Amino acid sequence: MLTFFSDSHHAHAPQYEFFRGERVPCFETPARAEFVKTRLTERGHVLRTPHADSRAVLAKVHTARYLAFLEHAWRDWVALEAGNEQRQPFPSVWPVRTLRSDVEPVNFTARLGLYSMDNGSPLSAGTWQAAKAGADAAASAAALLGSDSERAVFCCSRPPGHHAGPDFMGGYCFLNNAGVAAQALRDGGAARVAVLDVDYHHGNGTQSIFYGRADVLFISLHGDPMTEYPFYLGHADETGEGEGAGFNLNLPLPAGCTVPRWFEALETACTRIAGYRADALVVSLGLDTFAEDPISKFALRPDDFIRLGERLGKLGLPTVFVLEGGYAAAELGTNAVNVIEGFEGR
Ligand code: Q9C
Ligand code: ZN
Repeated sequence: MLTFFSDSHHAHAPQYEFFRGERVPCFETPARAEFVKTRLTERGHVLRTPHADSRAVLAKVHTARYLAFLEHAWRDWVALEAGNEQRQPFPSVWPVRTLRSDVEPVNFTARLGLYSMDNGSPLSAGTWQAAKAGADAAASAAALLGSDSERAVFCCSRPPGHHAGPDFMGGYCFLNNAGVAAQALRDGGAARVAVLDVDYHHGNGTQSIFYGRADVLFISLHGDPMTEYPFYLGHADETGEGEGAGFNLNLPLPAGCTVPRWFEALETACTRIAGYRADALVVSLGLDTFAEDPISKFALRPDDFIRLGERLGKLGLPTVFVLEGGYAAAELGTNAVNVIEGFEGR
């Protein structure tokens, strides 16, 4: 399968995150994309550098003030104090209920809180460059599907995107690549686009971007937010609003649930996509459903990823795959390639 890959992903390389109150090395590392790249190359898949500029599409998926903040965040952080090049900024105050989010403060940490949903999305010097290259890959993939030269394209990008909402980062995500792919497919002439999110974690950002729209159906299979990140979105009663009523489907599953139960939920998702008569499909391909993922609690094995790909292939739709989570880095390449080759019926 044709794949978009950019070396710019290396520019996003934060050193640590917080886990149970302690600093730990980041789970979301540059090695992840490199393992996938290596396996893709070994298996003969062609890698191409993104050619499209996603800026116009990004402006439809994210707010102008969030994009402006993110693009210049590292410059602003470094300008604040000598030595900040070596320090990671983290938010410490958030505008929760009753506080104002319409006014952007001047204080850098306060601005970071305004544009973050958690303290789990560390920035580094090249975060914008890496995230922008991922969004460019998503826009490039959509453009290729629109030109009918490919039936499916894989975006091997990081950082991931599905937790990033219209005006915030979160869960290692900064720009919503799946949202960019879906919007670019719409702009390219697809009347209805389905986004299927199979990451272990609910794709809260993508849901929120399209919640009021009927032209993009969002479906997510994930660990129940009552116990799993992102905790505050992803319940079954979130079905869309306004014009989008009926065009959001959440299939939360208990942490620790069995593989057959996961595939039953996948079947429900595929039936809904077929009924929607989608013109194109975007898959938020998180591989943290893998049994050996260090931060997740589903039980898929490498062969199950082949089955996943096969089932998606049967939908018969032009498809953009976007890499999301998956933190068993050394196995990430095999699991990703298994989905792709299952899809292709190899
Ligand atoms: N702070 C994706 O899979 N919490 N994001 C981890 C350590 C957040 C995962 C706990 C998990 C986010 C794209
Ligand atoms: Zn995830």
